[in-house]
Amino acid sequence: MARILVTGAAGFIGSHTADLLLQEGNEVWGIDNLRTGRMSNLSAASQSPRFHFVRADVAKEKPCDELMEKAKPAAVIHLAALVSVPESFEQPDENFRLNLTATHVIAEAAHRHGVKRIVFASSAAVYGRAESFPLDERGITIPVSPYGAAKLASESLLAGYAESFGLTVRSCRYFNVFGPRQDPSSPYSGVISRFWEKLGQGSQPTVFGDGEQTRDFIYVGDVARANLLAATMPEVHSGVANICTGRPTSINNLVQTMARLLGREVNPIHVAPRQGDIRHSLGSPQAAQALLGFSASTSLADGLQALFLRRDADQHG
Ligand code: UD2
Repeated sequence: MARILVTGAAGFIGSHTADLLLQEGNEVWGIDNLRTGRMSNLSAASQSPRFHFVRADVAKEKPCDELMEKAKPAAVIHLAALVSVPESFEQPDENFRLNLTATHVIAEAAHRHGVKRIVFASSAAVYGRAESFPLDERGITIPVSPYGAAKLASESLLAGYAESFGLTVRSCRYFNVFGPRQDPSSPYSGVISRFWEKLGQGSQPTVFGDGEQTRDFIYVGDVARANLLAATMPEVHSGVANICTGRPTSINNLVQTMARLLGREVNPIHVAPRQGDIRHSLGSPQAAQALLGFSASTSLADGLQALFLRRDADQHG
C-alpha cells in the first residue's frame, strides 16, 4: 500500500487513475479545482475510506503545500491541466498558469516535503508536426500549440528537478485517450466521445475529410494502469515514455468498428478536412515497456464495448 497524491483527480484520466489506485489497495489524496473535472466522476472513489479529496487550484502554492504536508505522499501523479488544445490558443495565460506554473508549484512542494517521485501527464502534442512514424521519445519535438509547448516545458522543468534533487520523474506522453467519462461537449472533444454522443442521440457522426487519417487510440483503463506502474514500481529510473498502443486506426475504421459493435448501419456525414489537422499520429510503445513494464492490453473494440456498456449502465440507473 502506498499513499499517492493525484492532481486533477476529478477529471477523465484522473478519476480512472484514482479508482485503480484504490482498487489496488493504495491510499489516494485527490486535488482538483473542478474547472473541467466533475465530482460525479469520483462517485465510486468517494465510497472508499482510503480516498480523500480537496477542492483547490494546483497552480496555487498554499493549498499544495498544505496538502503535501498533510498527505505525505510517496508519489504525486500530476494530471491537473488545461486539457484543450484550442483553448490554449484562446487563453494562453490560463494555459501557462495551469500547464506550466502548476508543474513548478508541484515540483517545488514535492521537493520541500521530501516526496520522492512525480508522474507527469504529458502529451503526444509535444511532437507537433512530426513526419516520421512511429513517434519515438528520442525524436524531435516541435510543439505547434501553446498546450504542446507548455507540456514540453513542464517535462524539461521536471527533468531538471530529477537531476538536481534526486527525484524520480516519469513523464507519460498520452496519445488519443478514450473511454467512459470523457467529455464530448466541445466540437474539439476527442473523436470517439463525439461519435458516441451523436450515435446516442440517433444522429450520424461527422467525419472530417476522407476519413483515412489515423490515430493511436488508447483506452483510459490502460492509461490508468500506466500511471499506477509509473507511480508505484520500485525501480527508480526517471524517463519519458509514450503511452500508446503502437497500432494505427483510421477514422473510417473507427466508424466501421462502432457500427459492428452496435449492430447497426452507421453512415457518417463527410465534410471538409478540419483546419490544422495532422494526417497521422502513431507512437512507439517500446520505451513504456522498458521504463514501466507497460503495454496496452485493451483492444479498440474492447474499449469501445466498455464505453457502450457504461452508457447502458448510466441510462438504466
Ligand atoms: C488533437 C486535439 C485537437 C487539435 C489537434 C491538432 C484533442 C482531443 N484534440 O486532435 O484539439 O488541437 O490535436 O492536431 O486533444 N474527427 C472527425 N470528426 C469529429 C471529430 C474528429 O472526423 O467529429 C477526426 C479529426 O479530423 C481527426 C481525428 O478524428 O483526424 C481525431 O480527432 P481528435 O480531435 O479526437 O484528435 P486529434 O489528435 O486530431
